[in-house]
Amino acid sequence: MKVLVTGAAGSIGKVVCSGLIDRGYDVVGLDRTPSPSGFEGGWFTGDCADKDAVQHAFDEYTALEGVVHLAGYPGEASLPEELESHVHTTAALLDAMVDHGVRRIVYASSNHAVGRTPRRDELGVDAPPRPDTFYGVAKVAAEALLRLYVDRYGIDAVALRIGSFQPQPETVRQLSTWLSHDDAVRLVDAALSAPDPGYAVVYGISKNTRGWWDLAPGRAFGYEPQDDAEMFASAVAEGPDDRAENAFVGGPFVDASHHRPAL
Ligand code: 15L
Repeated sequence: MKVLVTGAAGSIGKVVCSGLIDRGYDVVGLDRTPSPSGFEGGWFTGDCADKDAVQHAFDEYTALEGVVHLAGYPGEASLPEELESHVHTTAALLDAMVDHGVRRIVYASSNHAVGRTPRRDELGVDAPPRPDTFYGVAKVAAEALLRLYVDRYGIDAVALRIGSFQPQPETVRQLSTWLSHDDAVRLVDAALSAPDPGYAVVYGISKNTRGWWDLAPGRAFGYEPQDDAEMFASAVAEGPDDRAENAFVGGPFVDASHHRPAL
């Protein structure tokens, strides 16, 4: 399967590209920076907030069968910056997909789309949008855009509400929210391969003993996580912010240190 991966030079992008190549995918990376040395797939240097650049990428690399959209600033910024980074990029990709007949997008959304949701026994994928930051607002809007294009054009879109993508968990919260590198590849592979998902939202975490986000929708289309943050628990020190971080889905993003004017 030939797929375009945006943000291919980023931390999650590098891991996902190499994992997909190992699994037999034909990968084309897209990023603002040139191809990392040794990259085994095709490459397009450009900004996916630039609709013309995105169209050129699709013109150059024909016969794409899917898009994995990982590009985007992973933290808090002003509202316009967040909208450009997450919503405009998604829009440019969706328009190019429609123009070029590409039928599937897998999107790196985030737990911060529902980050202001108080902790409860189990967080379902049907939790209403409740962002904790402008970053979360932009993720909610990007998910809504995917939904619109699925309804309008009949494409497939899987939004992955990723937890904490890290080599290993470093805080008590991350013992619940960790997504291992290998499980991230498993998750993207399952989202690309699932038959007819339509529009789907799934949580992207490993099978953490302390996890409390519902993994059943992901498992239903073939995401079987193998890693558990608990194996690192003895190396994770308790911290003064643990209680506050565990009160809401979004952990530290809920904190007042993230409050800022929108514009
Ligand atoms: C995310 O979506 C962010 O990109 C990352 O910076 C972390 O905050 C992560 O979620 C998390 O919740 O741990």
